[in-house]
Amino acid sequence: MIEKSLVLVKPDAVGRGLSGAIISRLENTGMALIALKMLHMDQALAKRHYAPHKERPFFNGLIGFITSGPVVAAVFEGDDAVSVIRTAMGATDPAKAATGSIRNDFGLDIERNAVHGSDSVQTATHEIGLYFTDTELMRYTRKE
Ligand code: IDP
Ligand code: MG
Repeated sequence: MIEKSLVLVKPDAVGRGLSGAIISRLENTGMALIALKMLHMDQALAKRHYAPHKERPFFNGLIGFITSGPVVAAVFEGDDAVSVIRTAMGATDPAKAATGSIRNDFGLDIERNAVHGSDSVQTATHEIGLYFTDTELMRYTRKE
């Protein structure tokens, strides 16, 4: 199934000059990069993005972290994009993420884990709408 996934290069990775490397790894999965921007999330956007976690003990820290500096927001599209992107990212905790995954190579700890990727098609639709309008999503065919 052709799917879309919303990706964020998080402030820890942007701040260490890893934006290009992370976007490049995701392009190397074969998914098409169809939207890209930088922004500095405010509290309201951060709370909307992470609303499913609002009861978790790490919520306030997470909002502080994700608003601590600019992020790169991107949309990738392709066959099984949600799971392809999640596999390339690796597990939430960089120490437990697979060797060669983005989080294992670039993540600092379970919070500052370099990258976000949507966890389902439904979540992706919602998350993409937080960052991009329809006209900001490009339409083209990704070649090998
Ligand atoms: P995911 O990003 O792999 O989907 P989630 O469980 O959805 O992981 O958590 C969202 C984000 O919250 C994580 O990417 C990470 O930045 C942060 N986070 C998750 N668990 C913890 C924790 O135990 N302590 C601090 N931050 C956490
Ligand atoms: Mg998640």
